[in-house]
Amino acid sequence: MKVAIVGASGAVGQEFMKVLDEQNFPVDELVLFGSERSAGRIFTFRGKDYVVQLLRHNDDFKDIDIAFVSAGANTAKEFAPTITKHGCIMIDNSSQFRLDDDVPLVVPEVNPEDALNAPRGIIANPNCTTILMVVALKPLERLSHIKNIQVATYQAASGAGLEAMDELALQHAEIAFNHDEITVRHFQHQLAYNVIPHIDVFQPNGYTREEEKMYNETRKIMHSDVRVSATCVRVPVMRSHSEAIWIETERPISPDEARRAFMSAPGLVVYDNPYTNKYPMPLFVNHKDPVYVGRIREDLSSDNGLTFWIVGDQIKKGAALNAVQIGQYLLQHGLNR
Ligand code: 11C
Repeated sequence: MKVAIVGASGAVGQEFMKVLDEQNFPVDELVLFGSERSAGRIFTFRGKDYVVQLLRHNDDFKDIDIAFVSAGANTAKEFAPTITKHGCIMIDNSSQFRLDDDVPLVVPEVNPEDALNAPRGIIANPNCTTILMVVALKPLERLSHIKNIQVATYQAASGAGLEAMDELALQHAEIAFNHDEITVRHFQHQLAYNVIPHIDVFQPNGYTREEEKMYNETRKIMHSDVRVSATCVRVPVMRSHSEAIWIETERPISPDEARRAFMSAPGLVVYDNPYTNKYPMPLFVNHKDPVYVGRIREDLSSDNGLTFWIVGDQIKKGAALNAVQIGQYLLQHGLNR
C-alpha cells in the first residue's frame, strides 16, 4: 500500500502519522506533501525519515493508493484532480466537497457503506464537531428517530491548527509575565481566560459557518431530516472538543435505555457517575480514540427529550482517526482505485 499525507506538517497531518502507526495501517511506502513553507521538513514514521515534498501539479500521485489530505478547502479544490487523476483515493479533511452529491461524507460508526460509492475518488471527512456528535447520536436514532437537536459546543484551540494552539499557550505565558499586550492573531479575541462564541464566518441568518456545518453535515451523514440548532464556542482548552446536546425523539428514550444503547455502540465510552465526579473532560480524553459520553439525563424542557454531554479528541477522532478508519473500511472492502 502506497500512502500519501498531504498537509503533513499541520496538526492533523502529524496526527495522521501517529494514527496510521497506532492502527497498524499497512503502509509499504509513505510520501509526505506540503506547501512551499513546509517542503523540505523531515518527519519520522516507523523509524524512517521522510522529507516533505512540494505539492505540485504533476504525476506524483500515479502509484499512490490512498491520500489523506488535510490542507484546507482551497488546496483540496485545486489539487483534487491531480491527486485522483490516476485512481488514487482522496480522503479529504476539508469542507470543500462535503456537501457535493457525488462525494460521500463518512463517519465509519454511522454510515461506512457510503464510502463505497465515491465516483470522483473523493471521500470527505466531516467537520470535527459533527463527527463527535453523530457517533453518539447513531445508537439513539436506532431506538427512535431524532427530530430536533440543540447543541452548545466547547471547542479547543486545536480546531484552528497548530499555530492557534501555540497562540493559546503564548497568551497564558504573556499574562503570567505581565506583558502589556497579548498576542491575538488566530482568534478574534484573546482566548486565554475567555470564551469566544464565534467559530468561522457569520452567515446572514446569524449562525456561523461552523454551526451551519453541524446542521447540514449531520443530515447528510445520518440520512436524516433532523433539524440542528448549534452555538459553537471556542474555549481555552488545547485539543479536545466538548458538546452539551439536547435531543427530541419521536418517542421518549429514558436515560437508562440511552445508557444501554451508548454502552453497546462502537466508538463510544460511557463515563457517567456524577456522584463520584465522573464525567468526560478534555484533559482526560486528550489523545484517546473514542468519544466519551456522560451526564445522561432527561431533558426537563421537553416531553420526548434527552440531554447528555460528550467529549472527543478533536485532532484524533474529530479528524485523523476518522479518516484512517475510512481507509481501513475501504481496505476491508477491497480498495477500488
Ligand atoms: C474548529 N471545527 O474547531 C473547527 C475546525 O470544518 O473541518 C474544523 C473545520 C472543518 O475550529
